[in-house]
Parts: sequence; structure tokens; C-alpha cells
Amino acid sequence: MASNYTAKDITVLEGLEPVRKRPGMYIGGVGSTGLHHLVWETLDNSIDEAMNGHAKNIRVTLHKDGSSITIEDDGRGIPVDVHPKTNKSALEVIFTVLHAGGKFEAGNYKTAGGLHGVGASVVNALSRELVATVKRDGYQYQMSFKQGKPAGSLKKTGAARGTGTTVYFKPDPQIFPKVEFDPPIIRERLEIASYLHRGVKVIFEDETTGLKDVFQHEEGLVDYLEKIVAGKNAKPVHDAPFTLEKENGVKLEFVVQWTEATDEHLRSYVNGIPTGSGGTHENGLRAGLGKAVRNYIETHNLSPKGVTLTAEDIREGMTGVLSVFIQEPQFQGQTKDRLNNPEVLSAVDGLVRPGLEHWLNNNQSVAEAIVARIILSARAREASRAAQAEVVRKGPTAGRVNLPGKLADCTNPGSITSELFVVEGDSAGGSAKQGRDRARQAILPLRGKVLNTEGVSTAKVLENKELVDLVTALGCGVGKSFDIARMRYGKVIILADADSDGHHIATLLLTFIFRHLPQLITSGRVYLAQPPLYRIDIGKDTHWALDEQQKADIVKQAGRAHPEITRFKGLGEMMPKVLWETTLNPRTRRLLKVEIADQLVTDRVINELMGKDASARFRFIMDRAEDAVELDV
Ligand code: 0RA
Repeated sequence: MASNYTAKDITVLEGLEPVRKRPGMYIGGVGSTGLHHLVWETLDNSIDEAMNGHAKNIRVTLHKDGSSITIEDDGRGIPVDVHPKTNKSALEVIFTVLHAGGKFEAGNYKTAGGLHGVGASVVNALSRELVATVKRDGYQYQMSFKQGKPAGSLKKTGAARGTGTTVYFKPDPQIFPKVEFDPPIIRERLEIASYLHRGVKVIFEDETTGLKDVFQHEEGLVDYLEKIVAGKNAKPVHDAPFTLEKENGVKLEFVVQWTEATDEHLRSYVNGIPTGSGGTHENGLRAGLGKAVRNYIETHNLSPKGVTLTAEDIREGMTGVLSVFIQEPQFQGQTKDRLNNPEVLSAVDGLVRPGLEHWLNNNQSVAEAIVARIILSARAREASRAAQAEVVRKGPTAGRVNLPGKLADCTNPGSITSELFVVEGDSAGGSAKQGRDRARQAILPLRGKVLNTEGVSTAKVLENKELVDLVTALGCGVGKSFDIARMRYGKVIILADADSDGHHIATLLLTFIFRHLPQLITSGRVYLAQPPLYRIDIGKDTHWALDEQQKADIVKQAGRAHPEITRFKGLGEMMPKVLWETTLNPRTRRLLKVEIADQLVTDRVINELMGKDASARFRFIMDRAEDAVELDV
């Protein structure tokens, strides 16, 4: 074997060595995200073929083992001709030389960007096995690799009709501690790809469950927007979504509709990659859109009397999808989901402003409906300002006369170590008031169910006594007048029973916070308390279990001793001292921090679950909140 090696082979082998040595540098890590990057990378190559008009069908098959995948397209097929100088086929070069892929055809749009733009060779390097099959020129060709190295030569395996590329790979367990693909993550990505690339048929075959999805949308982003708007139950102000398509250095596609919803909802993608944290493309869009609308209003003398339109008024109820494709995207932020290319801002602004203005001028009845919508939101803002001023406090320690009567405040509000417990029910509230650390723990008992605030305007929220009490106690205001600097407590901790009623209340509170006080979550101030479900006495020792699993573990540890198990029916039943020890005491309690893993997904799912089964809603928030960050705070 060794005798077959040539100097060139060695160069190639060295070529992929760094990828296996430091996979994180190429795919961001070896956890689930890195593992899925291998799929996106391979998928992007097929999508590139489709984007450039050569492929119409893409099929992704997750195999029964859950750890290997096949991605097939009907594009031109990876070239197999042998380069006389290297004596290697183009296919071999693409899979064994770092960054070789992009060099073949300049000028084409590559979907790949940021972490994904690393080429088929990286996927190959990190796979235990990879098999590439190509149909071209009437034949089928195949070549196999192991850990990035050819496992044989490129073989002509028979005659074939049509053209296309099929890549099978199984990530290497020597690289990835856990090789297990997550079907929902893949399905979501494929569905989005089918919207971003209209007409392309994307099939997902999940052999682990036997389920098959076919995604194909002839209208692309327009279909996507309609789905989002329908899911929000938000009536569009106008029928036809405005669509803009441009192509020069930046390929841009944008669809928008104004709805009667009160929030702004923009989903954005760069080279097919979701940008949940926005970035320069979104900023360019907002700038261009604002200018276009203002120009239209001024040109047509539609300015309202007695109120000035703000940028937020213009965007209230705006629901849109923005997709841009650019040459060298740079992503930023912890989750790499914010675009950072400065030149994209002016490029997008420069496309959207004239594009939208032109469209408004050509669709005047629609334009007038949009302008009326915008003026209405400005008036509503003015009207609710007076109401908001009532609940906004002057400062954290300002006079307490306006605090809600049922709040048991702490003696040191305003300090970062102070905490507000929002407690379900008066009796639990009573135990908490007695059991707490008065210096820094405040208790706000809530009676009954909280208003479901999904799709509810700030003005409406302010009609609900329980929520006004909460906002007043927090002192930070709500909606547009929110100011975190005025927050009276370092943490807000939701304390609800561990049963379905308790989950429901926690869900409603989290929905309210997510929609109307989102900065509380992003600044890491919102927590869920974890009251125990069981008390387990073993001899003289008392243990607390949060759930069945913990109970089982404790009982198991007890061995021969006979544990005495008490199940708490609710918080109200717990003695103040017990509540302190298990749930309130910062030294012994466990809190779950509420975090939003994916703003867009969270937003959409809250919308979709709206009005449906509350426990499903709760499960969703718990799952997505990456609540698993368990803290011994
Ligand atoms: C380089 C050149 C050509 C096609 C491709 C790469 C190609 C790569 C992949 C990866 C997955 N599917 C793919 N399909 C095509 C152009 C070949 C020609 O000019 O015929």
C-alpha cells in the first residue's frame, strides 16, 4: 500500500489533517450544531446547483441509524474529468482539497457563507465514510472515502440516464462525541430552503420514523409570508404582499404585508442561513422602508395633524421576510446569527427605498391603506402614553404609595440582589411572605389566571389589573416606555405549582414577558422557581425531590432503609420554613433561567400555539427556553 503513495497524495493528506485536528475551526464545534453543519454544507452545494438553475429536485434521506445521511440532487453532477497535471478527478479534488469547491466557477452565487462555506472536503474529512455518486454524460461514477482519504479510485459503475450528484456520509464518532441527527432541525431547514428557492422540490425522508415531507413552493417567499400571517391570526391590511427582487452584487428578495397585529415581525436570511439576531441587512431594510413610506406620505400630502410618525409607527404590524445572498457574509454574535457586513446596509437600503416607493406609487389604494394603518398606530401610541405614564415609576426607590396593595415588598428594592417572586395564589403567597428573606425578597401573589396577552396591544394589557400590578411592582414600565434601568429588582422569579394549572400560569406570565417585556429575558432577569414535588424522610434525614426521577434516585440510595414519602399538592400546603429551605433560600434552591434559544422560532411557535392547548404551549416554552441551564444561584 505504502508504495502507492506519491508526494502529491501526501500533500493532499496533509491538506485535510488540520480539519480533523481542529474541527471547531471549520464547523464551529463538535456538538449538535457542528454535526448539523455537515448537513448544511452538503445541502448548500445542492442548493447552489438549484439556485443557478441546474437542479429542480433535492432529496435528503436520514437513514435508519439516525447517524448517516444521503443528499441527492438532479444538477449537472460534480465533474469527473481527470486533470492531467495532478492525475486526479475533479471530484476527488473537491472532496480532498480544502476550499477547492468554490474555485470551479466564479461569478455564481454560493449559498454557503460563514461557517458553512467550508466545502465538501470538510464534510469528508470529518466523516467515517463518505460515498459520492455522480451521473453525467450517460454514466454513473462512484468514489468512496474514509476519514477524508480515498478508499479506492473513482469508478465508472454503469450506464445512467440524466445527471445529478448523490452524497452519502456518516460523521466520524472519533470526532463527534454523539453522532445523532435531529430530524426536526433538518426538516425546518429544508422547509425554509423550499421557500427561499421557489419551485425547487425538497424531499425529506426520515427513515428513523418512516415519515416523508415534500416541500415545494411555486411562489416562494410570498407563500412563506402568507403562512406566517395566517399563523398569527393577523388580518392583513392589504391583500397583495409587496415583493421586491433585485440582483446585482447583492441578490435580494423581500416580501412584506402590514397586518392588524401590533408587533413588527421580520424574518431574515443570509445565503439561506437564518439571521435571528438581524444585522446590517435588516438595518438597511428598516432604513429603506422608513424613507420610502415617509417620502410617499410627504409627496401625497398625507401627513397627519397633531402627531409625528415615528419609525416604530411605520413598522407596527409589519410582517415581512427578507432574504439576501451575498458573496462573503460575516456573521457575528454568540450564535453567529447576526450579519456584520457594513456594505450590506447601504446596498439593501439602496434597493428597498426606490423599490418600495415605486411600488407604493403604482398601487395607490394599497398604499393608502398602509398609510392609514401607520397613522392609526401613531394615534394609538399617543393615546396609550398617558395610561402608561401611570404605571411607570419614577425610580427604583421612589415613594411607595403607588405600589400594589398585595405586594409584600422587600426592605432593599433596587439592589441587584433583590428578587421579586410572582406567586400563584393567595395561600402560597402567604407561605412565601412568611418564609422569605424580607431584606431582599418581595412577594407578589397573583389571583387566578393571568390574561393571555398573545396578540394583545400594550393599551389592552394596561386594562388588566394583575398585569398592571406586576408592571407597577417591577417599576420598569412596559411597551415603548420600558426602561430596564428603572427595574426595582435584580430578578423576577415565577413561583407556580408543579402541576398543569401552575404550568398554565407560568406560560401566561412568560408569554406576557416575552411579548411586552422581552428585555427582561434577554438581560437574563427572568427565572422559574423549582418547588419540590416530594418530601422523602429517611430516618432522621429529609430529602426533597423536584420530580419522579429525583424521587426514584433518592429512594434507590436509601437502600434498605424505609423512606417515608409525602407528595405536595401545592405550594400553599408547604410550611413557610419548608418553602424557604427548598425554594427561596439562594443557598439551597435551584432556579431555571429563562432564555430564548431562537427568537424567531419562539415567536412563531407562541403564535402557532395561540389559543390551543395550554400545556403544549408550556412544553414549548420550557423546551425552547433552553431552561436546562440549572443554576445554584
Ligand atoms: C463544480 C462544477 C460544476 C458542478 C459542481 C461543482 C457541482 C457540485 C455539487 C455538489 C453537490 N451537487 C453538485 N452539483 C454540481 C459544473 C459542472 C458542469 O459544468 O457541468
